[in-house]
Amino acid sequence: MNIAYISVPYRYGQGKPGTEQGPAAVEQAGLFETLAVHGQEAVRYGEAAVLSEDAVREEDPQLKRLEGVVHTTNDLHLIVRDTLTEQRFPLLVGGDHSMAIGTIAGLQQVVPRLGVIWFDAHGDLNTPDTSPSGNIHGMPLAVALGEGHQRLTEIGGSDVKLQPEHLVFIGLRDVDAGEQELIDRLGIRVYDMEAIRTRGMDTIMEEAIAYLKETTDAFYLSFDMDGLDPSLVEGTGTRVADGILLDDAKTVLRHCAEQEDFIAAEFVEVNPLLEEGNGTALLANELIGNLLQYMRNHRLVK
Ligand code: 5AB
Ligand code: MN
Ligand code: MN
Ligand code: MN
Repeated sequence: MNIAYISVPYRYGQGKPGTEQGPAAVEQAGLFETLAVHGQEAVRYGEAAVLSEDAVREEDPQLKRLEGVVHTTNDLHLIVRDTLTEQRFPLLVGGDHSMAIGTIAGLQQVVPRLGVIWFDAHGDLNTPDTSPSGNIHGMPLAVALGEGHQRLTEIGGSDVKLQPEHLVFIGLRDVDAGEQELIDRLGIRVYDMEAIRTRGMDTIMEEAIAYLKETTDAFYLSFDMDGLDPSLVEGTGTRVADGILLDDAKTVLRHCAEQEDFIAAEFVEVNPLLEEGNGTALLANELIGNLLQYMRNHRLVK
């Protein structure tokens, strides 16, 4: 029973109410049954601490709700670090994508040369200087690379958590000018929709994983629901046209699951308040079920 489900019920990295209800919506969609079906303990193993709404102010318009993000990501990084140290596989459900500041910081303390597969329509590489919104869910990768506000970059220690050559993007298609500049300057590996269409997801994932293996010791998958095509995900805050379809998403999960050095996954940006019904949470639960099925022979799953 080595899968450790950790919930991150929070929304302070972005402005739309609802992502704080993401984990509860995925639980309601059947997450505990999914865990049980795959022989895993059907419990919430951990939950990141979240400040109350009254305690969080907007303050700096280029770093909205900073205090709320610092509080949760700091707590989360400790939970993730300890979970991995216990030889468990952190399976995180959010929550907005700023939570990855904590995920990466926690994983990196155990695996210094950490690889990241970022499944997302967006680059999440903004800094307070380049952000068009001031929302921190558009900044987690910049923070991991050591760019951005010190309160965020110092979570888990002042060292840089991620090297640019340890990161690959899958499904990228909505990039701000400052983010593109960073991608070009640092030479970050990008597989966009054009690459997925012309080369196929199987080939891309093989190449992406081989690339990460060259210089990392283990990797994790950060799965933003908005990487998927908007026709599949009504309940997420920043949908972008022409996204990844279900079969290709499952191919991503399968390739990750087949790797011994795949050590964690997070599913983020589920927002049940943006849709009628629970479709996006149901889909997240289904994808987690696929992942666990593909991982049935994984060394961390017993
Ligand atoms: B998500 C945008 N680039 O910085 C910004 O959903 C959108 O975690 C960020 O990928 C989307 O505000 C963040 C315009
Ligand atoms: Mn994202
Ligand atoms: Mn996104
Ligand atoms: Mn989003």
